[in-house]
Amino acid sequence: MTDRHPRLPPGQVGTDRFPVVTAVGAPKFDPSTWDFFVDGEVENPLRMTWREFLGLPRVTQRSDFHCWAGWSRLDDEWEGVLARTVVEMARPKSSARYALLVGEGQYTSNLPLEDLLDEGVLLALRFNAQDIEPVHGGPVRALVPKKYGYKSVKWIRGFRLLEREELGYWEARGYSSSADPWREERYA
Ligand SMILES: Nc1nc2c(c(=O)[nH]1)N[C@H]1C(S)=C(S)[C@@H](COP(=O)(O)O)O[C@H]1N2
Ligand SMILES: [Mo]
Repeated sequence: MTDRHPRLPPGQVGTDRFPVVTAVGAPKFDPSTWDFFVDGEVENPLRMTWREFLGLPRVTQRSDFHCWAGWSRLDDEWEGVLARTVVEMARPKSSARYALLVGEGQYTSNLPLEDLLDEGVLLALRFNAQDIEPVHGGPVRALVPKKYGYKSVKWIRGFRLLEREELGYWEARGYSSSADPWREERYA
């Protein structure tokens, strides 16, 4: 990894390792009970089974990943369902302006709905052509490449669309809600 790669945000160091950062989560996966929901400010609340989820169209993309703690991984290949695909299936009401990404075991993170619908925001199932490992949030984790890593909720189970912003796990503990690594938005 070359120093100061042009896609390395300020204050970040590139790494080829993939550290595991888990404050909350690490459940066991059971395909017979797993489901994915989209609820809140939507016309058509959804609850999809694992089998239904596997039937959704996927994309493959190269993305960077920036952890708040200062490491970045550049150019990994991620495969998954666009967050936009499942949100659109639920038909957001005009009152929907924010989203809470809900992980298993109390971990959450928040985004403006606009940022959730952004290109590159995935419900990721594969990382560098392998299934996402359980410690990295498998079978399905969020990937929000333009934000610090705490927005990339592991073991994600749903999206709640909201009229008003609700803060996620780290955001409620003083970390930035906007979390743009290019502007070094680390704290609220
Ligand atoms: N469910 C859950 N998702 C989570 C976390 C967590 O503690 N629980 N940590 C976040 C943080 S701070 C980072 S940097 C990334 C790290 O992902 P990794 O463990 O695959 O490197 O996951 C994010 N998603
Ligand atoms: Mo992080």
